[in-house]
Amino acid sequence: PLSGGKQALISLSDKSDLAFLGKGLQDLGYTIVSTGGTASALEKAGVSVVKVEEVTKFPEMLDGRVKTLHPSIHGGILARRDHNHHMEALEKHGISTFDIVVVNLYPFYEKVTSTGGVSFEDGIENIDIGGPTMIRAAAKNHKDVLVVVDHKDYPELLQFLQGKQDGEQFRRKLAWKAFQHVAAYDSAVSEWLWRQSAGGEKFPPALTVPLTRISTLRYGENPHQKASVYADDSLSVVNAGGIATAIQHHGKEMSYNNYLDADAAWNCVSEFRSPTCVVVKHTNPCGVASRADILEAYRLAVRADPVSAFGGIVAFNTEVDEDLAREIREFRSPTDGETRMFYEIVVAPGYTEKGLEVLRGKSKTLRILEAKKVEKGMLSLRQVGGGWLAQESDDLVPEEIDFKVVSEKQPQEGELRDAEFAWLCVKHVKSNAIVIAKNNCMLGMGSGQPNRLESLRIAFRKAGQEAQGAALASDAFFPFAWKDAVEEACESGIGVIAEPGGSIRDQDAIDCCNKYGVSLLFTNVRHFRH
Ligand code: 93A
Repeated sequence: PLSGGKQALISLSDKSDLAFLGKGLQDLGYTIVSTGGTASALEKAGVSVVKVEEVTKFPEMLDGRVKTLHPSIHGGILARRDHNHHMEALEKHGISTFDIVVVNLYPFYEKVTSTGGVSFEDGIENIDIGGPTMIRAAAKNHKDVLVVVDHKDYPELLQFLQGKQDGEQFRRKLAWKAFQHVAAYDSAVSEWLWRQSAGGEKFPPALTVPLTRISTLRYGENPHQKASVYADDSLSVVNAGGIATAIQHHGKEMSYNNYLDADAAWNCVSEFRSPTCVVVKHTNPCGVASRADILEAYRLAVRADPVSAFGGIVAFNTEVDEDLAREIREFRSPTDGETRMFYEIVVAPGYTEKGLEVLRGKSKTLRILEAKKVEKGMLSLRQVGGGWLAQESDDLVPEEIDFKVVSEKQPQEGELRDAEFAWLCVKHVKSNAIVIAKNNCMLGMGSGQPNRLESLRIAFRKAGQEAQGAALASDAFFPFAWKDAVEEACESGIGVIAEPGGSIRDQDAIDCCNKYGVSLLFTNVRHFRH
């Protein structure tokens, strides 16, 4: 490389848009220095490259473990251009400076952690040492070195180099992103190592959750509270889905409470296999219905509790097409048969072009979200005063749950399905949670009461006459107090009850169901949601 000429160092695992970058830099007069694979890719694209070995005058060593770890590379990145003795040292050793460092790291999570099929040895070999070192060095010296870790920043970089952008803020933004990239990478490696280490009983490993602020919110739960929303970078690395990273196609900006409610709706609807609609109000599902015809599911979910559904969040686990969008737009409140239903948010895994167009016409404010299903095995974090609680997310699906019949009465096939449906719903209702369901439709729910009997009464009040022969799910066991919830459910005509079991008074609950000829199922699993 020409001493004094402009130089860019490029070493990439993710080679997206590499030709665009290489040509752009070449046109701007940069000499490009690259590692093996990156150099070949650039040459293929017709960009001339100097190989790292030519700069270091050293061959790649130790099976590639040492490629760029050399003073000719790191001196050129780290030297302070405003310190004479730094520049003199470079001169003395024949090292030229790098103005740009473009590096991204080996996709450790996708290649090692998520496949699980990689041996320990191979996992270790995949720990990138040279890459993070270059990124950290360049980010530290960002005053003089532009560091790029994301191919989406290439256009802005080239514009910047053409003098069309303001300087310092851009450099700092790049440096901040660079450290984020390394932090996310290191946490993936440390998590993997923790899983490989004997014992590994501490859950979870030391937590580093690299966060990227997506936006500052207008306010928090209440207008006097400032608020922001962050994306968990370690998740977006694997594109693990969820509401924080959903695409908003239309509508007013998302508020703090919108995020919470949309999250609840999306998590609940994602639980179902068949076409399902979930309506959420204040983080609780107030309407849930599954039908082969998603339009019918939507109508049923709203009808379950039209008063609560008004101003709620509507979530689907199917694509929203034109017909469904029209139904959402036009559907009139079952309370008066006149007023069109109003919603804060619609969330779905996708929209047809026409569907989106029709929904946009519903109102200016309606937030239309496209979300990806959250992967299993995620960590759930919640804050308490002075600290955090971490747990695995509650991922159990009905197939993993054994609905054990403990009553004399055996449930019919339909009753068993109703119980499973109610069980999926109750998991998403705040404790103490009771859900009554029949024919793949939630008829009533009671949530958040400090007393289970009270939740049960609320659920029955909502379900009304339809509760006859329906299924009831309880998120935790019944303590069977003197005037017990089980007895009240049996008296009210319920057909089948699903609950975890495990109370010392279990036998009383069984005896009670036997007395009334009601089926009782123990799941052995509890779904508290506090
Ligand atoms: O094996 S390393 O830890 N040692 C190094 O000296 C080194 N230099 C670059 N990994 C190293 N890299 C990494 O190689 C970069 O972080 C980048 O992800 C990858 C690009 O390799 P290639 O250009 O051969 O495809």
